[in-house]
Amino acid sequence: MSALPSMSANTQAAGDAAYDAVVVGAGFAGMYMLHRLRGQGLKVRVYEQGGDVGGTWYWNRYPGARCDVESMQYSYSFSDELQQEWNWSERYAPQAEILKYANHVADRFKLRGDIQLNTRVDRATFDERTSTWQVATSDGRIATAKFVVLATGCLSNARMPDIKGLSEFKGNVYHTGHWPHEPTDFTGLRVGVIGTGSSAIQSVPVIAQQARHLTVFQRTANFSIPARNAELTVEEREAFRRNYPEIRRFAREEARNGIYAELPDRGALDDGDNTRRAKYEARWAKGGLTFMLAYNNLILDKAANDTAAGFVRGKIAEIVRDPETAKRLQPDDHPIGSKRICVDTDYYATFNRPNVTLVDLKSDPIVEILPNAVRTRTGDHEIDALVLATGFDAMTGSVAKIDISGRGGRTLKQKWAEGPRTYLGLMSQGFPNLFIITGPGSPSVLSNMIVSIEQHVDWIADCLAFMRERGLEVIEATKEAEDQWVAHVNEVAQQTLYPQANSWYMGANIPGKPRIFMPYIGGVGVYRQICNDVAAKGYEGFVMSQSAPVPKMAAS
Ligand code: N01
Repeated sequence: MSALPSMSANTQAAGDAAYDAVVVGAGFAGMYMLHRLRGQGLKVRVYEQGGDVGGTWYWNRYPGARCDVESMQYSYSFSDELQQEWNWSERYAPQAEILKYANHVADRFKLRGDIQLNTRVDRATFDERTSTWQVATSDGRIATAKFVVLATGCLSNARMPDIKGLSEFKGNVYHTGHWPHEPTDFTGLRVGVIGTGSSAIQSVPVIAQQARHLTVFQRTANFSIPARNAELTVEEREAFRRNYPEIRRFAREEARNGIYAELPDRGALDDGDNTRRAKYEARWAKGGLTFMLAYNNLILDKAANDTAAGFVRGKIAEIVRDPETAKRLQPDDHPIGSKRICVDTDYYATFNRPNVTLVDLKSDPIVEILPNAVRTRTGDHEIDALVLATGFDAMTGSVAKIDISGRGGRTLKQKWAEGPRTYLGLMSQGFPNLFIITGPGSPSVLSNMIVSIEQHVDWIADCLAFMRERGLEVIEATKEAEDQWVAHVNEVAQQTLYPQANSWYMGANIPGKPRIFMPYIGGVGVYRQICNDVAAKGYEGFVMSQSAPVPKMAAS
């Protein structure tokens, strides 16, 4: 136990309860944040709007939902006992198993006592007089906290499309990101799926096996690589466990995306056609996200990218028997990998089934939804149930849902009206003592999320320990540091092909959302080093003080 005074001595004043830190969200980020801060002797409260822990894996229960990062790597590394004892059953864990793992972690580390479920955080207001946050929750209470950590997730604000007549539909309407907890069964039903992102690409093959007929409404074709999912053998699990120290080190320090994999040392145009094709074939046969690691310039050089995109288009043409359907499924409007690449089990082959129809919304757009059909320009597609696989207001949506007021009463929503601005994705100037885990401006969604979550949680926990040891109570990013970081994030993104796609990385899926490339693309290893250097230099770019410092600069 620390001999240092508890921060909570200063936070007993107002409100229904006083904490050193309030954490918003009990997904993988919130749970580990609680574990770390409690380990430092802090009084912490986690609020979770869901009925249990697990975050994204609590909400995304659609048929076929599973992780697209291999389970032996999509898991916490902070406890060696945990990673040695947990038995993942498949190469890519299904949603139910990941949720079970999250529950196991909550129990094993006795986290539940500090997590308040079914409670939404509605408002957080910084009180400049006391340098504390007032946190208003959906149960009508107000808690006081020295620090607030937003562990709200990057893809947790499910987006309902604005389609005429949707509310008039008579059958059940489901959103993949907000799936019911009761079992769903589409047996004998005519089902429509709108959207063809990762969630649709996973659920379509499973729904097609149940439904009488499935109509897939595609606006933009997506690149997908076969998962090659399989049961993990004892030997495979043991090999990982033996090598975890090196696997985890590599994922943190060397991999751009936080995944242990063989890294390429040459570009796609350095090889002749036959060698290149053989490499793509090998990656296709292996399956998974690492297809994009066949060469080191696929996301940098359009000509290189074209070779990989052409290969996948060729595979689609080989798999899908009807040439018209194959053509519609071949993406032709964005470089491969510039939108999150999908990983599937039998997605393209599903379109060979007699009970599956593809509707191309580019040439035949949805006009309206009728009580029993989706009406497109050329006709009505009768359905009994509708699945919206239409994605999320990503990265900023779940933060924007909370009414957050910082210094001078300025809201985060106002500040981010032209796009999110952060220093390192961790803090936003004008909002002292408010941390974001995997926020915009950090690698987050471009990486194995758990690697990025652990790095942020450790950095925040170490930062708070540093402050405590020195009697410091307030931390805030400076405007200069934030401006430089935002410029750097943009500059790095512009060197890649990513901004060429209308992706949710760019906010392009939400009408009116500013088009800014939100995650930091420099790679998790580089990013970690930057964060470590900032800390080693006494938290360069942040101002720390004993009480709320008067800002040097006008608010941006
Ligand atoms: O959402 P998306 P998602 N009319 O935004 C279409 C992670 N994830 O839930 O591209 C018609 O990718 C939209 O069309 P368009 C992963 O990071 C991970 O599938 O905008 N269509 C698009 O096809 C992923 O990237 C896992 O033209 C409309 C689709 O809906 C992220 O979550 C599994 C429409 C939305 O695709 C999001 O994936 C699942 C409209 N009005 C998800 N509005 C794994 O770990 C939207 N669309 C495996």
